[in-house]
Amino acid sequence: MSALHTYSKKELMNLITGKLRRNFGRDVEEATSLHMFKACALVLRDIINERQLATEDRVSTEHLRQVHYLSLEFLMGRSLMKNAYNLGLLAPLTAAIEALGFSAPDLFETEPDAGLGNGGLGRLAACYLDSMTTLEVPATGYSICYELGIFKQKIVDGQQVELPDDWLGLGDAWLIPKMDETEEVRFGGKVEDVWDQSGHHVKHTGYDTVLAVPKDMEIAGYATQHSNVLRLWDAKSPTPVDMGLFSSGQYLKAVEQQAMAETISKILYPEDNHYEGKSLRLKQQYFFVSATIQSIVRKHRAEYGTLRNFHQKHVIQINDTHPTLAIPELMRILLDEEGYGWEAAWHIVTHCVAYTNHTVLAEALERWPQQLIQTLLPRIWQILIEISGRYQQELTDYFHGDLSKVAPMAIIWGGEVRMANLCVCACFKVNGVSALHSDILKKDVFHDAYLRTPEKFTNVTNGIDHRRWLSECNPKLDELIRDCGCGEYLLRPDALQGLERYKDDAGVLSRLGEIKAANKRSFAAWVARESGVVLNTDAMFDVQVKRLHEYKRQLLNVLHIISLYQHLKDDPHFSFTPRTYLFGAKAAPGYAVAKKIIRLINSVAELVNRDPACKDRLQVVFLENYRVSLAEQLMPASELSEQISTAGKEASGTGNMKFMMNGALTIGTLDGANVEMHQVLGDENIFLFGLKAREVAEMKQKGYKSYEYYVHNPDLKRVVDQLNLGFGDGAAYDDLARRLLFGDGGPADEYLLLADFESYRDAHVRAGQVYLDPTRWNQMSLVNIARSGIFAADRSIRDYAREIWDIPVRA
Ligand code: 26V
Repeated sequence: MSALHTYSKKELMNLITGKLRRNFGRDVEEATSLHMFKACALVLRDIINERQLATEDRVSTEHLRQVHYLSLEFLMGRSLMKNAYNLGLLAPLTAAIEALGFSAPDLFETEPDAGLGNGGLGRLAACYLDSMTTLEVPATGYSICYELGIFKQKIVDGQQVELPDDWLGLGDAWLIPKMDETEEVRFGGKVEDVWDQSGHHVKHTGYDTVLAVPKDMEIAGYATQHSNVLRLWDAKSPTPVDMGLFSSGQYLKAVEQQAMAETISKILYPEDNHYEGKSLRLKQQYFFVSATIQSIVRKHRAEYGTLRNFHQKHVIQINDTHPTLAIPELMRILLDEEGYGWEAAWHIVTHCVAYTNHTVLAEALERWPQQLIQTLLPRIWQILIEISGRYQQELTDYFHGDLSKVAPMAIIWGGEVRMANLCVCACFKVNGVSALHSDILKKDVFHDAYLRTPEKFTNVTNGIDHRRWLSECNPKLDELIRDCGCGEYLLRPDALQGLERYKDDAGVLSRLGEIKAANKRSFAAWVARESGVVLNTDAMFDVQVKRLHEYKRQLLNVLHIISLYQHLKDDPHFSFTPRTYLFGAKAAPGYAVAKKIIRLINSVAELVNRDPACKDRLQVVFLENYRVSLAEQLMPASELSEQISTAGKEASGTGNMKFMMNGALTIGTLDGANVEMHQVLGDENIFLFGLKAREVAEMKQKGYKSYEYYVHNPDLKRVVDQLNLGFGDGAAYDDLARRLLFGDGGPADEYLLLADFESYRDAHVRAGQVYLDPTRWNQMSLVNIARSGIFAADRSIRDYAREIWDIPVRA
């Protein structure tokens, strides 16, 4: 590849002022920061576009094998700084912006987050796009161009209020519409079998068509000419109005179909780890999958003239079960449009689709009602019946008719279509996202499938884009790493290990401490500007940020804080390390318990923060609207990372990795990727507590009685009793107390908070003690950073490329 062309500050200034003139008809003196942001984005877009065209050429002339990463979510965050960084233009762009009279940091802050995802799963997809591109893997991401991303969260009177996230006004600066690559997606109607001279055909009539218009976001890799695309499908009606209805005077009805079509890409479903069989969600899934598969097939045909080699040239990676309909959709195209027989089509499909599972929570598994699929997707339904019938026959033969084995593995069963089972049946690889999670898939969730086809099952532990989550968001730490001679880490994350040479170097350790302190101050300044809240930067920043879910146990954290508060009130001399507790979490709008826990955090915060007994010792702050761009400021400032899910429930976690890389120490359970963090860190560099996954299962098996913990632990009893009494703001939390002690229809304390309380408290005592010894703390922090290299997404992508995709990557 030719050397990277670079641009000077002067050249960038010229390009930016040119865009301001041509696209917005104004000189820089008249430009607002919005114009300026768009102009900068357009300049970088042009640069990336040059590379994209060259990449496309190379992929097609060299007939390279490609990855297609299908995900209903890509939580991209901001792109201006990221693209400038990856293009090696951050310094000259910053200088150019400043020279044109704007503040570069303010300009970066004007960009809205592209919040096309809920949490971990969507952010993972975004990190993987960066790594695939940097590692020069020919790859395309596909998703929906939601008009509204994840809702914006406001806290009003302690409670979550959701506001629409209308990001496209500025966010579309990165999107390139490709009208000529529009695909048609069909819903509803009837299918008939037709026989004529040329044989058997399937005739689909009476359907509604929705147009899928691609909006491409081009992705720059780091220090490479390679570029990839994130293709976001926008739903449009084929007709602006129904002229028949319009001319007969039915004006509203005439625009109804258009409105219907366009609702498909209107909004991202804000549930995370919770499945509801909503027909609009199914429409979204099929719309996105059908457009994507048609687009891949169309390009393949144009290049090779046949689909016979399709599976040799493409791997379709499906991110959770949400894009599962890619399987029957590719079958449909091969059978109905390309004239393949069943066996030949099935061979192609089952050699190119691979599935990543991201959750073991039963309530998150997708099981679509048969009725819904039948009416909305009649041809897909026929294909599903055929796949399911053949699979069931194979299973019946294999298990000698043992229905207790066949039934749980069936695809269509009890009037439902089980998407995970379809994936396990049709995909050539199934992977979990951490060692523990992949083990649970094999031993439990997909146990019998694993015994039948063990070669399908594998693990790829998640990773994060360490260029964004360390180098770009924590420039001071990046500088220290370079000064320690580990500058190679940007493309060789393992090089971070070199830091460990300095673990007894007092100078390096104190510099690490100063960097953390400075990052805490800048974060506090930002919080003060945004919300007026003043954080105590002398206290330990103890942080739990992630979606709000009972299994993640934010409530355990709060119970412990209440207990600390009670001790402080009892005894002003109670010895403990001052803490500033920071929470950030969105609750799914329909998840009442999660919303109640947010309210509880705010009630406790209110009480604690105005009590003089807590001054300089205990502070609790709920950070509104947790999102990618907030996380980028918070990670560098965090000291203790709360990763406290019930063991066996968190598939991996990726926040845990971001904290570790920024030198925070972890207080956590042996769950998800925490297990692998513990493996590299040893007991001495992490604060572990709580039941192990196996112990959780055993305890549940034996019949867990949370009430006994309550009765036998007076501190715990007092905390739970306080929930019943409330916190002086009129809000009642007896419902949460009841849930812990008696259940609420379900099992009491389903996530074993009370069982782990004591052990959690002990771990906090240990963390507090180490914090009082800054040298020891900084040493542990340095070891955490040094050993975080395996959690770089580059490592994950190398694993995928080698174990699943069979695609070479940049050396
Ligand atoms: C399910 C559904 C059901 C339909 C409505 C929308 C929706 C959205 C998300 C989900 C399942 C999400 C599963 C998930 O987010 N898993 C998380 O994946 C992370 C990346 O692998 C991992 O780090 C987290 O532990 C895991 O919870």
